[in-house]
Amino acid sequence: TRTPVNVTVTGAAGQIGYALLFRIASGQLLGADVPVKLRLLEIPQGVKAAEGTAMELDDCAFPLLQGIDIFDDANQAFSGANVALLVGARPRTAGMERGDLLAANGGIFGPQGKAINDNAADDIKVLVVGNPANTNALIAQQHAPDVPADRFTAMTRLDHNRAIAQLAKKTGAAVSDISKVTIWGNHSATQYPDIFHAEIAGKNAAEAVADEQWLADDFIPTVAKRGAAIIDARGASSAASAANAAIDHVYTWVNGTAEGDWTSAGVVSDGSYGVPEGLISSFPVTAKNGRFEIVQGLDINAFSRPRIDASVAELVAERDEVKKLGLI
Ligand code: NAX
Repeated sequence: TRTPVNVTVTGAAGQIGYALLFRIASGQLLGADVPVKLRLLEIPQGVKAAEGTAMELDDCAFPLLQGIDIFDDANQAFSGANVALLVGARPRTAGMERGDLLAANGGIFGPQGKAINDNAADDIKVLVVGNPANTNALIAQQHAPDVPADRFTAMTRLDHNRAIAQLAKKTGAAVSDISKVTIWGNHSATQYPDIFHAEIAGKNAAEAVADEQWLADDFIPTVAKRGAAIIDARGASSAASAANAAIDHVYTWVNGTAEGDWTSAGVVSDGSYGVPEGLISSFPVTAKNGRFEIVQGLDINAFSRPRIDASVAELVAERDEVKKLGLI
């Protein structure tokens, strides 16, 4: 029998947490043969609700779920963690400037990064979901000097999946026929969903669409502003689809990308495609043997270049701001 994998989830009592925990416990995060132990981190006010969710998890009698522990202390929650899903964050509220938002989240992700550094298992893999995800991931990574930097990632898989869905809708293709879509840059409205390298049943997607106007005026803004559209329609932000993307991200990281395909993830830049080294930016990535690798050598055309650069410039500005605030 396999030893269980310790999965720490922060913000466990939130709406993404509620959609996420049952899927982890059922085996969808790591595989149908991998037992898991859940370690839930909440702020003190969230602990009781997390306990309620834990009762429901018990009531599912999931064969793979070997334990649930609930904490309001990060050092304890990350102790022995093999996978950490950093979902809890300080949301932007009315009147909050970017600096306020970054400072509030620095107060969460700095200490959590240090707690990961000091307590997690050697094979720790971290996915940051809580916004601003890329910069929160950077802050956590910078507080974990003993953990290899490439273990810190930010989630753009929801954007990636949204792009696939929109492309499928436009072309009438099956989702399963679409490959090599890319999200570049920041998980924000500046992100750039790129279909110039994407394929539909092996044929170039941009050529199949042959409609740059649709790309610029419809596809890109629809994908980039989908979060706001969901809030508008549902009265609450994306939760099940975000949880689904977190499951996809980690499952792919651990189990690999399909031959001939890639996915998108916020990973530490090695300087590829003009993205400054050390930033956590979304790239096309393959996964193999438990590691993400940035897809190399793609031709970036004149349509894509300024869009990638604009989103990366936003990441640079966020990094400069958290530096100025002394958060990294
Ligand atoms: P909720 O407000 O429903 O839940 C957040 C939970 O985190 C709350 O229970 C809160 O008590 C807890 N929390 C706050 N600070 C904490 C801390 N220091 N330690 C542990 N727990 C803490 O938000 P939810 O809808 O679940 O969204 C969570 C985060 O995901 C938000 O930051 C949101 O912006 C972000 N998202 C990121 C997405 C992405 O693609 N990267 C998409 C979906 C989502 O918008």
